Amino acid sequence: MIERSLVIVKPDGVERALVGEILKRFENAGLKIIGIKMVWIDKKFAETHYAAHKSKPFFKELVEFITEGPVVAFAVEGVHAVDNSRRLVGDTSPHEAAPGTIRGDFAHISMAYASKKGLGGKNVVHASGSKKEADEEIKLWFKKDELHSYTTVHEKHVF
Ligand code: IDP
Ligand code: MG
Repeated sequence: MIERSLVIVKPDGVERALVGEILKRFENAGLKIIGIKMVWIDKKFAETHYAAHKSKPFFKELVEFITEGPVVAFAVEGVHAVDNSRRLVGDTSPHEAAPGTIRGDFAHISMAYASKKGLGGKNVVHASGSKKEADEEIKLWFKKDELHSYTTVHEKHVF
């Protein structure tokens, strides 16, 4: 099933110069980048993006973290794009994320520890959690004419 998903390199990932490394992992996995932008989102936009977490105790630190610098957002398309993106990204809490995943390789501190220290969970990257979330997030982050349709050589071998 061809799906779309939204991925965000969070401010810690951008500042650590991990954008290329992260894009490469999605490209290598056969996920087609159909839109991409660097943006420094404001508080209001962050609160909309993370609206589902409004009641969580970490909401304030999450909004502060995601707005502390520019992010690189990209939309990917491919077979099982939502699930495959989540697998590339790894578990939410970096100390539980498996080696080989983006979070497992580049982030290390548990969410609980980060919260206790008031650091915000610095887990490098975001990927939509479900198909519904992906559709809503892509609509929020990209205008229709910022998403593109083309064929990659990879598709020839996937199908
Ligand atoms: P996900 O990013 O793996 O989908 P969610 O549960 O949707 O994880 O949480 C959204 C984001 O909120 C996480 O990526 C992380 O940045 C932050 N977060 C989640 N749990 C905590 C926590 O316990 N403390 C601080 N931040 C957290
Ligand atoms: Mg989520």
